[in-house]
Amino acid sequence: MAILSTLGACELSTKSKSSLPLSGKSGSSNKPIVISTWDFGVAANQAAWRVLSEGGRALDAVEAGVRIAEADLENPTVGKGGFPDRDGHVTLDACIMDEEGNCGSVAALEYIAHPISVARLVMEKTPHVMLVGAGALQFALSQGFEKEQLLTQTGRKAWEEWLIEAKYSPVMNIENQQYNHDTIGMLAIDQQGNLSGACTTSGMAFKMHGRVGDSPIIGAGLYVDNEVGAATSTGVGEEVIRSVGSFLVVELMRQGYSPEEACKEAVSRIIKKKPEIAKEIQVGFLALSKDGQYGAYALQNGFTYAVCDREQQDLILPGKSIYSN
Ligand code: SD4
Repeated sequence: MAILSTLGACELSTKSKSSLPLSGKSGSSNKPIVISTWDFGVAANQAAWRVLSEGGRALDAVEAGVRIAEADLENPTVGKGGFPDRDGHVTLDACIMDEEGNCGSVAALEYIAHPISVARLVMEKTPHVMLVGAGALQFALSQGFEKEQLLTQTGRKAWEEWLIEAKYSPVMNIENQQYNHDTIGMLAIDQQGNLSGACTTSGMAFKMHGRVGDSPIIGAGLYVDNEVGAATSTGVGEEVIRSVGSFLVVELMRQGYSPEEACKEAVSRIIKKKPEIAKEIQVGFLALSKDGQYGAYALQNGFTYAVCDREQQDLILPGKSIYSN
């Protein structure tokens, strides 16, 4: 696994980044490509890459990719094995979007290990964009998904420990500090030059029952515009929803911002709106432009993303950050 961890999050300047392998490439030479949030995006990218390298569609690639994270029992923030809410329910959020602007989403879905595939069927088989809670489960079961208990022994133990104090305060970069895992947002361009994206999570651990974050919200946790590019987010979803973060990143790219500049502006807007909160939380954006350039920016140090293309399938890059704590 190629990890450029010797570069501090704030040290990776645009100039030095362009000298890194793969970075700053543009045009047809950088297709196909898949990028995703956090270190564990590497394994997910590789599954996506199998689809892309065989000439498959970006939509199929991102679905196959994030399913790897959803199936990973060691990952307490996505799919099966996700930590529960404060009442002990594992509730999952996911969305998917294709090159034609079609999108599907599920939120607060229980008992189904692969919410991303349910989201895809919402997109393809219903007249709707989003199904939630009991209705999403009903739809999943009607499509042949299996109902299963998603709360693992580890998840139950963590919840029981949490109940002792029952204090809700998101831990910054919990994904890389404690478990090396988090919400996965994935963006891809296929050989035809088409973009798609997917985002899936169990949300903030020990959230209020019924709480929905940014990850299943089109425009917040994910946005794809085949003319311009795509973006996704990770971190405290409330702040991403408030700023419609992924849509903002894509619209900034439309105005000429590079992916990294657009992500930086989006996190800066969060600071502008809620300066005190912004110091205490993590939010990271990841973006891919139509011509295959990519970039990321986070509020806090510690955000990483994985890049996979023809030359290298296991690259991990540090996202730059506003704060360096
Ligand atoms: C949420 N954005 O539910 C997700 C969780 C996450 O790092 O990404 N945590 O708000």
